[in-house]
Amino acid sequence: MKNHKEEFMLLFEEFNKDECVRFVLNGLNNNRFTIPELYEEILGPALYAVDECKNDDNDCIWREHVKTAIVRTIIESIYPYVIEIKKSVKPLNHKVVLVCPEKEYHEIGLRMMSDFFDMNGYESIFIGSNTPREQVCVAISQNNPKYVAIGITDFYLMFEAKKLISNIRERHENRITIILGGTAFLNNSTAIFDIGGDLYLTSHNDIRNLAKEDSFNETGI
Ligand code: B12
Repeated sequence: MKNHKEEFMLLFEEFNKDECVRFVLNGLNNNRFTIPELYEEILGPALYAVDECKNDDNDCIWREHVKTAIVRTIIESIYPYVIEIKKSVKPLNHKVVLVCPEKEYHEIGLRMMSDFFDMNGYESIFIGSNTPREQVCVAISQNNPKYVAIGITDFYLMFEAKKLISNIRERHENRITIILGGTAFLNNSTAIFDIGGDLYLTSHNDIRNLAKEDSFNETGI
């Protein structure tokens, strides 16, 4: 018998967007998987499996873009389920701004994290890819978040992240906790502190634990 990921991959490899969306909605409605399982065990691996383009490929880019678009459609289609979970969770009254540095276009992992923050009692403000540093500082001034979560995929954009973090520190001193995540840190975890970050998180479980700590610090429970 095929597992959920294998069933999804059959539809995904055929670029069958409608059936991919239907599969996910049925799976959530029938409690076959949760949103964290969907993101971490089905959709994330489906994108990791997108092949690197070879020099002689002339069709890999449009295929990668279509697959990315299918995943985006799914994530936005299930937002009503995130809203329901949010309603059932005690608000922590902390905001999180989620952003990628300039030139970083990979934002799907960060977008998933935004839902995870919401599902654990935070109020997330997802700004997303390629955001001018100045704009991040304006968003922070206007929202007063406890956390800024920065997603970096391309290792070569680490210096952009460092500039962003130093701008945030200059403008907002040290009252903001900077969370870092994304594949740029795989096998490279010391970079987190080299570029000025405070925390490195990778999963729904990490965010759930952060929420438990924040709740304990506020209420002692
Ligand atoms: C989709 C994709 C794109 C899309 C992005 C669309 C979008 N809106 O996000 C598009 C088409 C735009 C794109 C463009 C490019 N891409 Co691209 N892309 C990918 C692909 C296929 C999947 C990435 C993805 O979304 N994975 C799924 C998500 C869910 O995984 P994730 O990001 O790791 O997120 C998880 C965790 O890391 C974590 N997480 C992620 N972010 C954060 C943030 C925080 C704060 C926290 C706490 C956690 C967290 O949570 C997630 C859930 O588990 C990979 C292939 C691969 N094998 O990885 C290549 C890949 C990442 N791309 C690559 C490249 C080279 C490019 C381009 C430079 C290609 C080009 N020549 O034009 C461009 C430009 C990119 C740029 N300047 O940013 C390389 C990166 C190599 C490197 N240097 O590291 C890869 C690995 C492909 C490859 N094998 O060469 N890409």
